[in-house]
Amino acid sequence: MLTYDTLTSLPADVAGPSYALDAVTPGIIHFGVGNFFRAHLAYYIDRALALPDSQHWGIIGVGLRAGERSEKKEKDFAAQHGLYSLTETATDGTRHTRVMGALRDYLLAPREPETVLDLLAAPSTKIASLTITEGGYNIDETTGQFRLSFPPVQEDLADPTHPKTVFGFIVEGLRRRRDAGHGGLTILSCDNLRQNGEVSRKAFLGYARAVDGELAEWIEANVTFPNAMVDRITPSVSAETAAKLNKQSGLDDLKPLLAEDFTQWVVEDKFAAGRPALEKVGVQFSDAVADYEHAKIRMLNASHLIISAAGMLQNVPLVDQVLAEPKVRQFVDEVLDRDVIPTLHAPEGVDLREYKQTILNRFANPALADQVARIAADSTSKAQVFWTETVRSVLSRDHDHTRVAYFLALQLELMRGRQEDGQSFDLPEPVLTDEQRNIARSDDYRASLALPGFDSWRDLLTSKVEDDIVAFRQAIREKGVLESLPL
Ligand code: CS2
Repeated sequence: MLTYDTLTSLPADVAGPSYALDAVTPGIIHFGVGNFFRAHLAYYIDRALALPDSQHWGIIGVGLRAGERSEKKEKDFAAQHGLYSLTETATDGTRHTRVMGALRDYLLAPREPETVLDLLAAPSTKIASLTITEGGYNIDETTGQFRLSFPPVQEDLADPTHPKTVFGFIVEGLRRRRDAGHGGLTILSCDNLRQNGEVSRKAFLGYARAVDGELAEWIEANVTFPNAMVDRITPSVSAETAAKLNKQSGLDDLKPLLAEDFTQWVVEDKFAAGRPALEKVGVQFSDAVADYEHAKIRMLNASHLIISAAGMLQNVPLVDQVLAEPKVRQFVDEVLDRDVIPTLHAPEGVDLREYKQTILNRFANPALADQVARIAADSTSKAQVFWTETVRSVLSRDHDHTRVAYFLALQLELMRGRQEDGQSFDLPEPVLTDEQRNIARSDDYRASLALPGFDSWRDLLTSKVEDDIVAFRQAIREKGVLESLPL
C-alpha cells in the first residue's frame, strides 16, 4: 500500500511530494473526487504545495453520495493517507509517475455532514471547488434557470440546515461563515461547461434565494465564481489497468491514476479569499476565458461525442481505435473545419487549425486506452453543453446541415442503446426519467426528437432537418456507421 512510510523508499523513477506532508493544512474543500479532479486540480495543487509559504492550500475531498463505491473510496483514501500515483503518458509512449500529496482527507458528507459544514465555515477554507459533472448544476436548459423543483433540492429547501445536495451544503456552510464573520470564499467550478463560473453563480444563488434572500445578497457581495476552461483526458481505471500501472511503477497503489501528458487550465483571476500561486505551476490566468472554453468544448468535447457514439455503436471500445478508421477521422475533421471552427473566436495567439491537430493527436494516444463508454455516459447533458452553439449556428443560417443532422442521428442511436450487431448496451443517463429512457430505446423516431437532449435546439428543427435525422438513423441501422457517414 502507498502510505507515508513508503514515501521514503519509492522506486527510483517515481517522484514523490517534495514538501513535508505533515506541514500541509487544508485551504480548499472539493466536491466530486473523481479521476479528472485527481489528475487536474489536485495535480496543480500538488505542484503549488511545493512553492514557498504555500502549505496552507491542501485539499479536503468530499463525496456527496453514500453507497458502496463511495465507502470503498473512503476506505482506500484513508488507508493511503490520501496519497495516490499519477502516471502521465505521452503519445510516443513515454511515461512519468508521481505520487500526489494534495488530497489530505476524504469525507463522505452523508456520514459526516457537520464536519463538512464546519470546514466550509472555517476561515482557513478559501476555495470550494467542484467537479460535479455537466448535468450536476441542475440548470433547466430551456429557461437557463436553477431547477428548484428538482426533488433533492426540494428536500434541502424543506430542511436547509441538514443538507444533502452540493447546493445545500455550500449555502449552509456560507450561512455559518457569514454568521461567524468569516468573510466569503471562491466557488471554483472545474467542470466542462460554457461559462462554468456563471452557471455556478446561477445555481448557488438560485438555491440561496429560495432559502434566504439576505443570505443570497451576502453571497453575491462576498463570493466569487471564476470562469475556467479545464482540459486533461483522464480515462477510467479498470482493475486490470490498475494492476498494469502498479506493475510498471513498482508501487502497490490502491488508487493509481492515468492521464495524458497534456494539461491546461485557463482561469479568471477572481478569487475572493486569495489563491495559491498557480501561475507558477502552469495555470494561465486570462480575462478572455470564454474564447478558450468555447474552442475546447465545441472542438474537443464535441468531437469526443461523435467518436464515442460511433465507437459504442460499432462495439469499438477505445477512442484511439475508433479514430484510427480514416472515415471517422475525416468526418470529425470536416465537422471541425466546416461547422465548428468558423463559429469560434480564436483565443489570442491560438491557431485553431493547429489546435485541432493537437486534439486529434491527443485522441490518438494508444497508451491512454480511453474508453468510449466513459465519454458516452450522460450524453444527454453533454450533447447540450458541447453541441448547442454549433447546432444552433448551423441550423439558424443557410448552411449545409448534413453533418449536424448526422451527429444528431448518431446521438439518438446511441441513446437507443443497440450496437450494429444487435447487442444492447446500457449507459448512465442520470437526467432522463424512466419514461424518457423508454422513448429513447423505442423505435419511435419522431417521439425521440422530443427528448430533453434536444431542448436547446428543438425550435430550429424544420421538417427537412427532422427527415434527414430519421433517414440517417435508418442508414446507420441498415449499413452501419462507417458506410453511412456523409463524406
Ligand atoms: C470527455 C471529457 O467525458 C467527456 O465528455 O469529453 O471527460 C474529456 O476527456 C475532458 O474534457 C478532457 O479535458
